[in-house]
Amino acid sequence: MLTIYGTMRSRATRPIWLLYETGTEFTHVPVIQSYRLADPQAADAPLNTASPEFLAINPQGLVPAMLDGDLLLTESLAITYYLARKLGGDLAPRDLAEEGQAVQWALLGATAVETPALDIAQVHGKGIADTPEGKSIVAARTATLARPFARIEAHLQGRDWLMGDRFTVADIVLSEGVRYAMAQPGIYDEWPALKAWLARCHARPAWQRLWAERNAEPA
Ligand SMILES: N[C@@H](CCC(=O)N[C@@H](CS)C(=O)NCC(=O)O)C(=O)O
Repeated sequence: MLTIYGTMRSRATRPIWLLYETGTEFTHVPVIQSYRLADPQAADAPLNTASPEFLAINPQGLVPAMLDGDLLLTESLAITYYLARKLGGDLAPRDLAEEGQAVQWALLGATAVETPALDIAQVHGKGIADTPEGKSIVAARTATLARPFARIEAHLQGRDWLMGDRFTVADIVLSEGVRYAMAQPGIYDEWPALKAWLARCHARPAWQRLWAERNAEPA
């Protein structure tokens, strides 16, 4: 039995996208972030990252988490790579060089893209994009993103996908970090190859399915 914990408005989209790509049956438990609830401990609160039942699974109180039989994995990138290795066929790295590239793109996403892109998403989520504070945060984070985006842009010259001339787990994990900035109009315009790659990722039926489900969840 494979179970993924975490709502679609969380990093759980990464493993869930891979599971949709591979048509794998799994149980989805949409544990919500406790900070999104007025009273996470209320008797009628939905299962959340501060619920004792979830803390018994992941004492760190973060989603996603995965149970595959007795195996508990936390960290969205580890879960997604594990699932690619287990189920992903051509979505997984094929050799040592691809293994290195896949880890590289995941770490670039986690260390250089995700945090500034999430800050931009939060500016829009809070409705402060047109305020001086919001503009200043967006300008600073856009500047921070320029170096990793330049790296991705250069790599994608003459390529449709990040590695091996096919869509892989690397495209899933990196594009999910890059897309956090997409609420900012024109954010990708300076990077046409990156922008076209993100559009290719988002044209995949598996991503469209998860995006529809994500948008159906309360904000
Ligand atoms: N590095 C972790 C980050 C996990 C994380 O921060 N998850 C957020 C949701 S996307 C969460 O569970 N937050 C709940 C909280 O902070 O209480 C990963 O990639 O899985």
